[in-house]
Amino acid sequence: MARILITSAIPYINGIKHLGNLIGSQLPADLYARYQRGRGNEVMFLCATDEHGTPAELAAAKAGKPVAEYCADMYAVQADIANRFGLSFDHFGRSSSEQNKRLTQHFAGKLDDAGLIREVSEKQVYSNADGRFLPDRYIEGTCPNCGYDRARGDQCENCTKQLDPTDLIEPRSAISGSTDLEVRETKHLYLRQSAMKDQLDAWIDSKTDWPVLTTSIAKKWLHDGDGLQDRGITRDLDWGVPVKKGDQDWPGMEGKVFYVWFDAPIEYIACAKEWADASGRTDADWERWWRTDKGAEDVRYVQFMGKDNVPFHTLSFPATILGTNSHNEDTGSSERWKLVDYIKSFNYLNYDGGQFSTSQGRGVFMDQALEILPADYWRWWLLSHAPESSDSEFTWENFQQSVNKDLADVLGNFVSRITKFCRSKFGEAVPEGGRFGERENALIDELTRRVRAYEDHMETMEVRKSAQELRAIWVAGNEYLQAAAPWSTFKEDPEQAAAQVRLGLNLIRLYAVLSAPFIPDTSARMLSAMNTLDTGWPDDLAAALDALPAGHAFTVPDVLFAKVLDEQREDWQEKFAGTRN
Ligand code: B3M
Ligand code: ZN
Repeated sequence: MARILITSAIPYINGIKHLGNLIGSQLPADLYARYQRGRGNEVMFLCATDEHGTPAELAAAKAGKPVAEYCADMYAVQADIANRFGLSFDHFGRSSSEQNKRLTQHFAGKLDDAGLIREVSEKQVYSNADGRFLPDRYIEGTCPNCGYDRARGDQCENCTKQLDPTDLIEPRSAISGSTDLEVRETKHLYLRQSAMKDQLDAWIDSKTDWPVLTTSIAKKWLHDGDGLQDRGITRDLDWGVPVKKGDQDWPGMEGKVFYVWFDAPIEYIACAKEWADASGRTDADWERWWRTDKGAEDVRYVQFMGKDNVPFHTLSFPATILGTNSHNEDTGSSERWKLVDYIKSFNYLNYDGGQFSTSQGRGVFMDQALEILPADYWRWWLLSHAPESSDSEFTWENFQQSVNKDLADVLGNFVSRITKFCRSKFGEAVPEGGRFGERENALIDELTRRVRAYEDHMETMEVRKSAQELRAIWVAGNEYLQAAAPWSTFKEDPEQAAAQVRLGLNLIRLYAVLSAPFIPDTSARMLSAMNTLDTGWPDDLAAALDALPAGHAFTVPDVLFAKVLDEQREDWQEKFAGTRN
């Protein structure tokens, strides 16, 4: 049994995520987690809310709440929606946890001991109108790299370049819009990423199986211009992890906090401790996932994220881990932390001719999606159209077509036809008699081939290809049913019809097992209709299609998927054309 650690980029706390965010990290991570569990592997799937930094402070100010209260409220909202979307986290944590605070301070201390942190007296933008410094998202302006005019102080959304507030052209305050800004002197800690450039470079080079999207972004920031820059890891803010060196004060850093991008990835680790603490487990229980000196040596660690998050996960966070590990090695300490083994990154999903946008409220948000249709409809569309090789686009026409064809016509119709036909001719139990012939064996051969291909695509996280193969597996059953036509066979040879129907009913169980990572609720309904708890993976297709024996009782399920009507589509198109307030 393999052990697989899976993390999805942790969503910012500032509001409900849109479908573009969902398909960029959490949903494909869930697909992979469910698949690996289905294969019998031991999975630890972690996610959390990203609660520090300027996104949280700005959103809390807008909501008129103290930031801690705002975060607690929004955490509950996000956890509930994640649950309703079927995101099967082993733990959904909070980056503002005590566990993350301690661990962040611990890593900072180690990095300082390693000589990888330097103090810099630097110039920061100060807003006279707002009476405060404006780090990161508190400031907006034009990107010096690509000219995008709504770049934020920490990163340009358009070209993914990591920025400093002073890099922006024509900067303005995100709080007041004021351009009455001045540059003031303040002291901050910098992580000496540049000192680790060669180590990071060699590490990225060793990842020959990574998606090009991931490695090309990493390589770009390693080599473009002056190469990898040192990054400020502290901020003049009130909300965040207080700057400390382990549990000691850090002279000169009083009143400052760590930068959100320093503590957010550390939350991946802290989340496992939150999981252990919340469930009465011990430190050894979570450390066996994260500490290679404490049993995590054989863990495979996979991360999922949108392309804008790649620089932080290929450079900054690995610098934290590599720096800490090398220092421990030098000092003879055995403490070693797990580095990521594979990074699956995604392009952007666009919305109906434009971009999804949280700040502008454009597109469909997770809560709205569930108000109009159950999670599985969205999961299927999003995963089968995942923006892997390039950006992809959500349109209502395409959504309607895919729901109606793939889910209603192909899968739903198959289940309905075979169960209803059986009920009418043989009753609500798997019929006995007859034998499998050439047609059945040909189907078993085809399914064997296809299921092996499906496994390969799922294993390599080729999300779209996996969806296509799964759909082809559903289609094969429909084509079999069409060709075998038990309703005709029944007239001449009821025994033979019984064998065909038996195969069809077993296909429903097989489809439930194979489809569970994509459409978990529907899969559960199919298994419940088939009256079975057997979710065994079909290593042997012939055996899997014999799992429900003659005489096994079942029930006809309600319609699995309702078709999206033209009126509904038009209605929704119009309803979501504007922006959310
Ligand atoms: N919260 C950005 C995002 O939600 C950021 C990811 C953190 S991953 C450690 O896309
Ligand atoms: Zn840019």
